[in-house]
Amino acid sequence: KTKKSKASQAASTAAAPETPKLDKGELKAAIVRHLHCTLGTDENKANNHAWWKATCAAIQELVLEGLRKTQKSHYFNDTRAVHYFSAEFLMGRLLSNNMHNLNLFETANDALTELGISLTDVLEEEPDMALGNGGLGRLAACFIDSLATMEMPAIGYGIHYEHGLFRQEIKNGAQIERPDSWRDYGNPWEICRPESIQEVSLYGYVETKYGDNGRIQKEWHPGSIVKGVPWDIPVVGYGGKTVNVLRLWQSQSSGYFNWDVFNAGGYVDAQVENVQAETISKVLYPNDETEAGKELRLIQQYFFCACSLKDIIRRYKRAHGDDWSRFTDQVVIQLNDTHPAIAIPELMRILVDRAELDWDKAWQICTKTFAYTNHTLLPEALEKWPARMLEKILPRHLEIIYEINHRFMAEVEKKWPGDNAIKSKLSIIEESSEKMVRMGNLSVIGSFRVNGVAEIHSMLVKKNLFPEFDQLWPEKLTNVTNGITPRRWLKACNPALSALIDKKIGDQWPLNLSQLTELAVYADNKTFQKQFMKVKQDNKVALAQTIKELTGLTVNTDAIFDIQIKRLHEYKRQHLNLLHILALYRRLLENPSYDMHPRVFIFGAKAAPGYTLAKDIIFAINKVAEKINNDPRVNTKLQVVFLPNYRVSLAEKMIPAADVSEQISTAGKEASGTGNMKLALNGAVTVGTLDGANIEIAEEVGDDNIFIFGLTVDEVAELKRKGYSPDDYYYKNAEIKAILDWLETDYFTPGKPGALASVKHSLLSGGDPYLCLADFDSYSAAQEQVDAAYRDKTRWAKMAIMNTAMMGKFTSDRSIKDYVDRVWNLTACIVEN
Ligand code: KOT
Repeated sequence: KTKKSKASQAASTAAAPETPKLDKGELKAAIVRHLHCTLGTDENKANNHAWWKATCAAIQELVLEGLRKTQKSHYFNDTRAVHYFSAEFLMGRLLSNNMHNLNLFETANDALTELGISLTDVLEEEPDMALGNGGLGRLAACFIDSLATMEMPAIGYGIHYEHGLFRQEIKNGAQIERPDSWRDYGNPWEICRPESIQEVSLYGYVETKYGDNGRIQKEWHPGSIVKGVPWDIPVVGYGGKTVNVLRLWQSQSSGYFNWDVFNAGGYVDAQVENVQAETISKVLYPNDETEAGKELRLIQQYFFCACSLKDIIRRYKRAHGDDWSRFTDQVVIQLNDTHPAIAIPELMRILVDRAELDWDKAWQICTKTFAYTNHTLLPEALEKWPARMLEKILPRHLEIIYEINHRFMAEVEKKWPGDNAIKSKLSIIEESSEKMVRMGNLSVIGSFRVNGVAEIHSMLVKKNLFPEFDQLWPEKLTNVTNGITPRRWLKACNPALSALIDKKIGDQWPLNLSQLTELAVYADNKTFQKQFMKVKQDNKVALAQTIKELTGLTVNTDAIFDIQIKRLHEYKRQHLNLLHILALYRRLLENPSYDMHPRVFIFGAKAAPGYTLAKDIIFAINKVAEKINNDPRVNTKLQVVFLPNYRVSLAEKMIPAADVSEQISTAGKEASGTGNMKLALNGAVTVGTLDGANIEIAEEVGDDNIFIFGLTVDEVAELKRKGYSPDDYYYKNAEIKAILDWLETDYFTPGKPGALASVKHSLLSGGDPYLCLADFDSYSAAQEQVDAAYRDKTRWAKMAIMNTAMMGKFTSDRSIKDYVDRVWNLTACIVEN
């Protein structure tokens, strides 16, 4: 672990943060100028929201200067760039991030203080940019941060949702969804680019024609056309040199097909089409890891892919005209899961129907352009579209998909002559009662590289999901383990720990996270342990304050802060955590002197609005919390908190305060996880299964510094093969039985017996698909080890320090370097200041 790892070289091209571009006086003047000239107010009248906007505007001036220089530099160097296609970018707040990356945070703090304003309060004014559901969207945000930091030419392409992920309220214990309106009072970061508007076709029919050369030509006569309006969000790299963009498309009516109606006096009817067009980018689908098969969702996907491809091709043509021969030298497109997979047939359509390239040439370009990241193995998340739906919305694309498949099937026939079973498995078309188009297969076939997001996940992608594709193209499937940006997830969110680290090892670690290993020599140092744990304690006090404000509950800050934060899903097993909490509660009631260190269990989770059991689990957590927190027999030792509306900005407050990180998914189900990395980086000790990136975290921090429990991937497979029966555990394990039966009484829901019964029944007789009961004892034992370890203050401090020290591998700079080396083949472009 002492040798210079690959990760430590990751950011070698990145620029070190320089002296700030503005001094305090200049920044003060800029903020006040914007208060006057942009917001039309003054220092006496301005509220925090106005101060926030003025501060953003002042910072944005510098951001835009960087953007101009970057774009000039990329243009003159005719750089190859990665185009990151993602239906989600979960950016969170930008002001603090941009100030940190420009090395202006301290300056801004001083400037505002002199103006009598608290920067902390100002930062709280910013709504989260929540244009994503969870891991997949936040990964995209971390990646574009790293790309800019490492000075890579890159652009993110996505959807300018008017409403991001819903705001969660908890009413009487239950989740209520409210619309998110992140740009209601204007967003100071985004820049509208009407000069780059694109048009996208939908519906209609395909005409077959014969060209002069006797060649068959296809012409798509669309039934409607919508406009895509690009909004650019600058993405500031750490050090402030490269400023890339995130380009998000907003749909708008093109007005093209309204004229007849309009002229016939149908002014009002014409508005209906406007509304339909504008619906496309209205709202983010709130389903994480489920595929709803909704028409509007497919239209969203096509809309942003078609706009983005046109944008890319326009830029390419400006430099290279109609010469397609250099396209794949300049352009690589990364597909963030299959959500943008429709871009593959769209590029084929452009090349074959529009540019009139022959099919083979076009396919060669296509398969050198796309690379695909798989983020899940869950069958319900693998996208399939009814062929009928595609035919209606994108008739030409369906034809192209059939043609791709036809040619691919001939390849399969060559490799496995006469093997129809393999053909039907590899076919893009699933011949079920309703013909379906498998977007995963299309993505593998249309890409030159496919990656999973952690070692174990990539192994399972090869072994279980796409084994025949791996035989056919042994080089295609690979791994790139996920990462997180240490700028947001340590430097900005945990300033006290960052300052302590700076003091010990210097301030270059945000660019070279493997330097954190230098902290390991202090892991046994009493003074450093004290300092490290003092920071943790202060962060816990700060989170306790937030908990008080959000829930009214006063939590014990001497207790272990045990945190599980992630989307609510059965496979993530928040209900396993809940069962253990109930076990502790029961043990405490049965034996008031039951020996445990006080613990506060803290949850943050949103459930997809249509996922009933997930909502039931949230309800159960809240009802159990209410009971326990108000039970004087136990509440000095046990408290349970459900923090409403979990999101990026709340994560930034929770993560620095965690002692214990719950990463308890059923082995084989969590592709990687990234919250696991954020928590460990901030000195939380993981209780986790051998799943996703937990395995690699365990390798880095060492077995002494993590609590691993539960069935392994192989043991899960074996148990399922033998036939898993949860009832065996229920009848054989008195504690499990008592807990599950307890849930069915009215103990937690007075007067309403059975209100929590769905959680119990989901775990019994033919249920419990994620093996909660099978892992319960092992989990409970691991938690006892946690308890013992925490009571040994020295031991715990060492463990916490070692977690921070050994997390260097998980910087997203390393992930990006892996992509650059193994997939994108990019070179950095130095932007001169
Ligand atoms: C959602 C819908 C369809 C297909 C996949 C998803 C998906 C997967 N959404 N989030 N993920 C998560 O992606 C993260 C980043 O790679 C992983 O760390 C995490 O394990 C996935 O669950």
